[in-house]
Amino acid sequence: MAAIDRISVEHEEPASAAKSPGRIIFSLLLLMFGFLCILQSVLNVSLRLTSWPSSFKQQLATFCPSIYYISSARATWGDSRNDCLNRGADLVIINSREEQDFLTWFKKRLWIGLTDAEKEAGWKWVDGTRLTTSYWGHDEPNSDLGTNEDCGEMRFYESENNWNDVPCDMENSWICERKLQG
Ligand SMILES: [Ca+2]
Ligand SMILES: [Ca+2]
Ligand SMILES: [Ca+2]
Repeated sequence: MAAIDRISVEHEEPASAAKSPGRIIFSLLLLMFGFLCILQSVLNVSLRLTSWPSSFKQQLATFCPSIYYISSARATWGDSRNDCLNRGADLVIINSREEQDFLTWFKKRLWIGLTDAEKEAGWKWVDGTRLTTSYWGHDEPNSDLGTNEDCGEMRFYESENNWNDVPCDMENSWICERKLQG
């Protein structure tokens, strides 16, 4: 069973920020969440932390063996991906129905690590793997009204099948995923 551990920190950093207190806190939290994940698997228990006050802007969450960063800022798909890479992560790759359900729970429009910019309709994840199992919304992907919609987002979060393709230069919040060691 998945543990949902949510925590928030104070600093909202621009996508281009270099090493900063926010990033250091992020690294420390990675270590802490890694420990919680190991503890969870050793004890076979579900760990849950109470959410911190909603006035805090950034959100981290774990769905073992990954940790996620959910932005409150909005940016293009490319800038969002760069922010993830700067955090030692990448835009999220959705590997299972459980992970899809977990991400839907945030009820936000979020960039995911999916694009067909290289070849129209040849959807690929950011690690270069081809999309096999998908959760597109009704009639998606559709390159709506003939526009060039080459980047994937989670949008119709009322339903499990909630992906949509949109132009990559649109601004969205985003979600980074980083695999925890061990
Ligand atoms: Ca994943
Ligand atoms: Ca496309
Ligand atoms: Ca679309």
